[in-house]
Amino acid sequence: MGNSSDIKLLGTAASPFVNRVQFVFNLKSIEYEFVNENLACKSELLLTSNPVYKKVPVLLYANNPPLAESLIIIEYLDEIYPDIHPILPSDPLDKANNRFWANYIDTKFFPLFEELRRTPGKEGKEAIKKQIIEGSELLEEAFVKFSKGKAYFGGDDLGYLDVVLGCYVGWIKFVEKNNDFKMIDEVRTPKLLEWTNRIWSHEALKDVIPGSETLMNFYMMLQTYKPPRAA
Ligand SMILES: N[C@@H](CCC(=O)N[C@@H](CS)C(=O)NCC(=O)O)C(=O)O
Repeated sequence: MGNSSDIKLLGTAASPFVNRVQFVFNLKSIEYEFVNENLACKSELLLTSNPVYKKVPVLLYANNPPLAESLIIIEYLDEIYPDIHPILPSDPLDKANNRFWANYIDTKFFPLFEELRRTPGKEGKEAIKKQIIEGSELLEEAFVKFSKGKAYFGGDDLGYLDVVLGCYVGWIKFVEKNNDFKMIDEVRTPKLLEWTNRIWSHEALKDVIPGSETLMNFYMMLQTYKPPRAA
């Protein structure tokens, strides 16, 4: 197993991308040191270890060059710890389909949350909510396809897409509450709703999923540094 002094994760508790890596550390029982970053005042370590994007997470693994981008990090961990809780399927086509949906989640679905925060006016916000709801319906269909009647996207236990989408459950609840709507509910997305509850209570994840206070502090920081667009 990894030794915590050899493995460091630069991150912040409210970041879903960081949480995603923490999920995989926990699933694979890898010890690591969490190095907290203040994104309002980035450390020299972050700026030099991720000079391209200057974002968290960054993995510092032994003496290897730093590795950035959450999906790249979790796939790397899956390759170097293949025997404990593999997350990607071995079949090339299944793997490609998992990556397709991960790409959809990160480049289309989740960015709508930020769009909702930054869009001014009731009308504009309602249009974004509609897109989020449509997105969650697509994810319900994907869940039915991948899970094949089992509990997780990965089947009987957590797989790649459970980690990739699961890191957003805290933000989903937060965005629903703050914008007075439901993107996941028992009528349109019943399977995803059950899945969300399983994610919340999963042993390897529950201590990583940020609470509402952590999310609110992060949200307030965003409101200051990247305020909503002018009407
Ligand atoms: N595509 C990146 C996204 C990482 C990301 O957006 N991280 C945010 C925190 S949630 C960040 O570091 N933001 C700092 C900034 O935008 O300057 C990944 O998957 O790792």
